[in-house]
Amino acid sequence: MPKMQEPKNERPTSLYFVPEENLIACDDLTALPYLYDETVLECITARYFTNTIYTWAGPILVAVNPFKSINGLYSDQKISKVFTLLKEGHDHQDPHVFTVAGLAHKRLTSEIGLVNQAILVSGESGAGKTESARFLLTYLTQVEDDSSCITDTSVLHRPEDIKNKILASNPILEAFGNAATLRNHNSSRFGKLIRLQYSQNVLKGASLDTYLLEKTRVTSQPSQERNFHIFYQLLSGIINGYVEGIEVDEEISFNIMPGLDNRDFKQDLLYFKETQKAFRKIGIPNNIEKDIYRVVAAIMFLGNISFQPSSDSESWTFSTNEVSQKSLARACHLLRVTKETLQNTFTKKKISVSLGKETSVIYKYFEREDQCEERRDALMQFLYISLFNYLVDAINSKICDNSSSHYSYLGILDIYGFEAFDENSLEQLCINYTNERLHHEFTRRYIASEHKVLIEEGFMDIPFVYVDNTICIKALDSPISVFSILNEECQLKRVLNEDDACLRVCNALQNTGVVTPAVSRRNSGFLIKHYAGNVSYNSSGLLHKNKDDLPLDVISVLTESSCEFISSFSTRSRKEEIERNENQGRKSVRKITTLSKFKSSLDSLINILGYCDLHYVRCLKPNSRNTAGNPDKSFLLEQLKSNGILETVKISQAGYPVRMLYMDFVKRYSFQRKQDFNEKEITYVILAELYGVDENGHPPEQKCRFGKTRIFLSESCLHQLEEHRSYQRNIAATCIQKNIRMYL
Ligand code: AD9
Ligand code: MG
Repeated sequence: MPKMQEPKNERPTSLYFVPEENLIACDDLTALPYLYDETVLECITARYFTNTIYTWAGPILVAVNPFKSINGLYSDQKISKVFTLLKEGHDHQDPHVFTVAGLAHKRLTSEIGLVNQAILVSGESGAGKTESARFLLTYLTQVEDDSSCITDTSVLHRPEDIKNKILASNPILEAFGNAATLRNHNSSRFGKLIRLQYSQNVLKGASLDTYLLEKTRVTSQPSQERNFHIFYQLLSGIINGYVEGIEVDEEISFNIMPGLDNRDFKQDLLYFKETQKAFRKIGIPNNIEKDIYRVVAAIMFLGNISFQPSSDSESWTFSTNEVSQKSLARACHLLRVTKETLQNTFTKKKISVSLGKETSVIYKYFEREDQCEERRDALMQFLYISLFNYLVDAINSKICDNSSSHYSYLGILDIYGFEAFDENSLEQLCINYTNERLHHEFTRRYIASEHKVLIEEGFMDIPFVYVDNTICIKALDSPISVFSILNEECQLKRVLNEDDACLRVCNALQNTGVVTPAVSRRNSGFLIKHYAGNVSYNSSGLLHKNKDDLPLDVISVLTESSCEFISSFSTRSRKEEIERNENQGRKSVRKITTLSKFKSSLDSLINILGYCDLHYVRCLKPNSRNTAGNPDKSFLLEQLKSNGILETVKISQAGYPVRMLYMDFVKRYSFQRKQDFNEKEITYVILAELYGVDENGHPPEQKCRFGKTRIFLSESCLHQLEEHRSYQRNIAATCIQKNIRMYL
């Protein structure tokens, strides 16, 4: 066998080395003749300018947000076309989000790989994750089982109840979980995994898991951002007479609802009607729908309640200002509780005092206004998160099929991308930890395994660099880590000191090389070197958010509600806390922190993904202004690096996407007996016959490389081999037919 040469991949002197039309035509970045950051960028942007927003990066689909609608891109005809291509075996042909859905669907029923599938959609805020997830779901709910090849689009939209219900879950979750932010007018403020359940290739139902709803937004919104959509939707519904039993004064403003100034409710009203329709489609009873609106309105009014010093000036009471008084009355009416109940909860706290064997309860009035406000906010957040959890459970009860435990599933994960703002807090810590874990999974499952195979096959010459983020994950969640220290601080019975806690984190983890002290303009904190970049976390609020202290007497307000829907929130919360402690094998009831809760939900997510074949959609934002047609190259490059696309491209190209054991290759492509050769030699002969040999005497390296046990093939080589194979088989079939006729 001739000695193999290293690939010639010299850096081009000019990017124009690759003509633009070639870049546009190149629908897989791994097929680029020169692989540099610049060529990858040029290719993506050249395609973007021609409205070609999707490109493969080996096994990953790269999607650049067009910020405009593109004619026919998601039409029924497109679904049919993708379906047909996949059915005919052209798996890697059309880079499109429907193709990813179709491939996952196809793998679900094939015998290779794992049975369950998951599509991971990632990217930064506004990159198009939720839209992509929606299109994935559209494809999967429209395409029927494998037996119906849909060339006729009239078979689409079958009025099947379960599919409609699954689709109806989206507007509900978006109304309650999305908000307009500076980065995205419809930003998801929670992570979501929907798992479609299949039995014998037929969609039977779905189950939904959600992660870390940003509940602080209920009570305070970053400057120029809005609260969750439902508040605005409901207000427009009430004002326009679509909701019974809730009154608001036309001109009233709500403290928790910034952005009401222009009072243009048209858009919100349209969305409200959509939410209402979705409730009905999914089967939420009318009386429950009313209760849901009542809770949302109660939160709006609670946010307008303010406080003033009492006449004794040693405690606080409700403010006498008109807005506050009216809002208090409306909130009490909606929650079905008395003013005294709220007064007792917001202005004083219950303390248990032990005297010998006896325990008595005393009340201590708050001395500061912010203490009363904190209690009010805690109640508002608790109500909202309880409502959100209720909705997720209600949706699950309507869409999940529990009649069998033998379903295979196809999951779609729409989860927050890496975040690095000027000021970062516990939310960003959780979000970036999620991305570390998902990146690790990706590295472990794809990149590292590719590397291992290449080394085993003797390709030591292929340069291979990837970021192994194990150290960072350990620094975040091992027994001595950022999480463990922040959790410990929350267990201690002492006043929280957030600066000291951050100092402890820095001291304990300085040897890791991943955590260093960070001092921002206002507070101290720590900096973490994430795989996607450095992020400074602020000490302010870190422990409070982690402790997530919800005083029992705040929850118990709700037990006093005469409305069963509302009082059930407090019973449920207690039950869940006890169950979680039991699940975690705790003998005593320990404080469950935000981080510990979040880590365990992420552990179970990673565990679910462990049983799935993974598919990736990486969404890119073309620019930070959210405008169509203005790609910002350095902005794109940052994203290409942080979500691992460049790494993948380099590895896929180096590694050749198709590989086969020589034995399998010979079985599939050899039609004549070549007895004097071994399988590797036969493979050589077949490929040399197909392509000829170069000056070194072996088939061209762009097409194939010979490993120790297997042959590595390019996508185009596989395609040619397949064509050659069907040609040979046709000839053989014709011969057999002739012989049969002669014989008979
Ligand atoms: V966030 O992390 O939830 O803040 P996403 O989910 O990544 O974010 P989203 O899917 O909401 O972003 O997309 C943002 C906006 O981009 C959408 O509201 C659309 O206006 C626009 N978009 C996204 N994808 C497409 C598309 N394929 N075609 C047209 C799109 N517009
Ligand atoms: Mg989103």
